[in-house]
Amino acid sequence: MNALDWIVVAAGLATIVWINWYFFLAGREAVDAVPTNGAQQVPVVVQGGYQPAEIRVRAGTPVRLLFDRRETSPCSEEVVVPDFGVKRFLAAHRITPVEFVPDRSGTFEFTCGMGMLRGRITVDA
Ligand SMILES: [Cu+2]
Repeated sequence: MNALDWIVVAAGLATIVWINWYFFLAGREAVDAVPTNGAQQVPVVVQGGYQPAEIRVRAGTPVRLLFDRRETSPCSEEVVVPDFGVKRFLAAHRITPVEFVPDRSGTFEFTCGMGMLRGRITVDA
C-alpha cells in the first residue's frame, strides 16, 4: 500500500470510532442528584426519551425525580421504576415529582409504561 492508501484507511477508522462515540457514549454521562428540600433531586425532561437518561444517587435518602413531560405522545404518559415500586402518570406539559427511597445500591432501570423509553439510576452505597 502507498501513503495515500494508508491515509484513506486511517480516515475510515477515525470515522468509525467517531460514529461509535457519538451514538453510544456522548451525552450518556450520569447526572448527580442535588440535595434539595430533604431529597436528592434531579430534573428529567421527557421528550421522545429521558434527558438525562443516566442518574446517580445515594442509597438510604429520598430521591425526587422532577419529570418535565414536554409532549403528549401516549408513549411517555406513564413512568415506572419497577425495583422501587414506582408507577406514576405524567400529565402532559407539567412537572410531576416522583419520590422514592432507594434502599439498596445497584443499577436500576426506569422506563415508560411500555418499556420503550429507558433510563438508568445508579444508586451508590
Ligand atoms: Cu412508551
